[in-house]
Amino acid sequence: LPATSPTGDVAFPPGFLWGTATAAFQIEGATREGGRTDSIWDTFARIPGAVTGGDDGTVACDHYHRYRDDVALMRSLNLGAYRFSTSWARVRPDGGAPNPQGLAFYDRLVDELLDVGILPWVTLYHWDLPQAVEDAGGWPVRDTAYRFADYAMTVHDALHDRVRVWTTLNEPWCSSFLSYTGGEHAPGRTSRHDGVAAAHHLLLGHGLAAAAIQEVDPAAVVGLTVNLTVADPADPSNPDDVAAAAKHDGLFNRMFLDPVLRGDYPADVRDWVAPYGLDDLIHDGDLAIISTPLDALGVNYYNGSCIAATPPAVVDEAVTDRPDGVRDDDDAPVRATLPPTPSPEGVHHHARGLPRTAMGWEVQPEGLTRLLTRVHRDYTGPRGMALYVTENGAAYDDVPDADGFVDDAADRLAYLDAHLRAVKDAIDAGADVRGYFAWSLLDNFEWAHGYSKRFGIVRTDYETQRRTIKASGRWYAEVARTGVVPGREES
Ligand code: GBH
Repeated sequence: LPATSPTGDVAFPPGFLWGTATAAFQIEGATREGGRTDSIWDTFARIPGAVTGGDDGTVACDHYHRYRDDVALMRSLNLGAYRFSTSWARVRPDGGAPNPQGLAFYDRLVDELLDVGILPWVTLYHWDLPQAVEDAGGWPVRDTAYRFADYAMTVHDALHDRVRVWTTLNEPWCSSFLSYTGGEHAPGRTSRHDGVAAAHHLLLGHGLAAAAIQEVDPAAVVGLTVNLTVADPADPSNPDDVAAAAKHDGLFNRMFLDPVLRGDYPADVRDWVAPYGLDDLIHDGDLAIISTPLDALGVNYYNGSCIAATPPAVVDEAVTDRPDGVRDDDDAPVRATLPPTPSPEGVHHHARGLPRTAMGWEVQPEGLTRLLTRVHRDYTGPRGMALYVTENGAAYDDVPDADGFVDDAADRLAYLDAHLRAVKDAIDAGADVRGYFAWSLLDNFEWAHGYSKRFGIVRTDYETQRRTIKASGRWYAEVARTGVVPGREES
């Protein structure tokens, strides 16, 4: 049971890191400037129907030109750290030779951050593979892992004198299964073979890059960020549901955690993906590379999952009356199944009456406590590794006032408040969680949803590029300043 009061003040340990996160493709824009070439997301966005509203990343938040103002904004939010990603297609256009202009952008950004005392937290890959590397086979091809490690060292060479924290990949589940099997993300392929091959090669690329950075830079803090969930059986007394939940846990969580932190794919996962060729993909020595000891693990958490062995029988009440009162922008019927991920056979997502965000994702803060406690117990604790929540946040249908101000106290602020309390519960239970990054600093390009979904604690006006701090942003600035999640009025 959660120890933290649901309403009182909650003080975090001294030195706890408070940050926000973004990703290159989601905010930079300037896709054709400074020598940058197409990434798979530029190409994917041109496919009719792939991205809501036909949106693309051409302008995004224009952060490439406005980074100075954005860093000043971060400073006004009292942030201690900023998690951003570098664009492979900017740093090594077409996956080829290093591009001084591309590197110079990140150089300026890092200097600007350091000038105001914000820790730069660099992620080397947040889904924007150069299109030329995709044309050569993409992540399903082994060579991509080596090309990634090369690119990683190009960024490291340029920034290592000022950047200490390096994350190799963001959410390899998304850049494998969601992208090569689910077809929902670039490059939009729909092959189980390709998803499994992409997953293994992403992990290999992670290990190669992590080891290479550590070799030349022993003081570096090197990590990986994974997206994890808590898979609860819909009916805990039904063995089929329990098995289905274990399968979801295996293919979503353990397939990525185990090779990295325990040196092998779990036996059940190996069996499930054997038909898609995993065994042939694993060369001698791969698992030793993939399990290169890390300094930090980043956990991204948005929602829990309720899993059954059979599809839900009835269409959700929420079709007409969603618990959070929010409707999808496209007025599509909201089904009892939560958004379809490339679910393996016999794994079905059910709704369980929890409130949902504008993404349709359930809000389950208590799952974050269980997740962090479990990851500490089973994976990072025994290795003495630090844990960070590298993303957590929510999209809601914001209604700005005439000044562009969004009062999101009742939804986004409440979401962040509940999840921070859940993080503190995990710390109190012994998990070594040392920081938290709110997703996201700004409303930005929400992948296949384009600009229709807003996760920012700061509003982006896409007409004027004006930034306006939301109620959640004002609140988070106080949390970051004091290290205390303030008590809430009992409602
Ligand atoms: C992150 O991905 C990304 O790193 C970030 O770029 C992005 O903007 C942000 O989240 C918001 O989407 O089937 O109901 O269980 C998160 C991706 C979200 C993928 C939850 C799996 C499962 C929903 N994950 N999702 S459900």
